[in-house]
Amino acid sequence: MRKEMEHFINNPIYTITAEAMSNGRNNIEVVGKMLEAGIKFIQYREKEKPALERYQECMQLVKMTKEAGAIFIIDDFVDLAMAVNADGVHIGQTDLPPQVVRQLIGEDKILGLSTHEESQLQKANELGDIIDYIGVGPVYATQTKKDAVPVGFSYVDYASKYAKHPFVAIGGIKEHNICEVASHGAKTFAIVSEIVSADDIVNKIKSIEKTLQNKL
Ligand code: 3NM
Repeated sequence: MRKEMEHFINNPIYTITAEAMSNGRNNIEVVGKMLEAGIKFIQYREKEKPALERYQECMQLVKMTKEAGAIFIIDDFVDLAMAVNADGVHIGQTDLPPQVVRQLIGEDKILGLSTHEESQLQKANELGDIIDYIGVGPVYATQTKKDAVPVGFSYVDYASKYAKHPFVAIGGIKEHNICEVASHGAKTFAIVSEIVSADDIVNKIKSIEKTLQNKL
């Protein structure tokens, strides 16, 4: 296991940026709040911005996350991740094949792969060390990823039983339902809108962690 995965294993909340849902705040401010709350695993997910803006923003975010001892992963853009020396990349099923991304980013970086059904998880299992973790979702309906069809608990149950990599549950996870997801075996939870749109991001994160602590 790559060393930085300790942060994934030891911290239940994995946060993801979505500037359009951040109530007028920019990603620098939002990630600053995530770090203040002690989040150790952050994904930069901004599909619509111009590449130059993404690059400039990520240069700052890499510095901030490094100083805070947090892991910074970039969604989709392998070139951007390499350009800013991020800690890793997260890819989906229609991106470049994981083997190819691994060759590009080298052995030391973290690579995550989204999966949405059993056959995808089985293929992920066969990838062994090429990837570090998988995403499992969307658990619930979500507005954040428009084309996403909820997979429900049966797929979370399946991942809990058969995934050979650590997995992060994702999709529609909120403070009020996170314990339900945990009861299906998830130990790491990716949360987008519930956190980035919160009035008080630091308090929201702490409150979710407390809710979860009573359960785990
Ligand atoms: N990936 P929210 S669901 C980015 O199933 C993303 O792979 C998903 O956002 C997947 O926490 C999702 O606001 C959106 O529902 C999650």
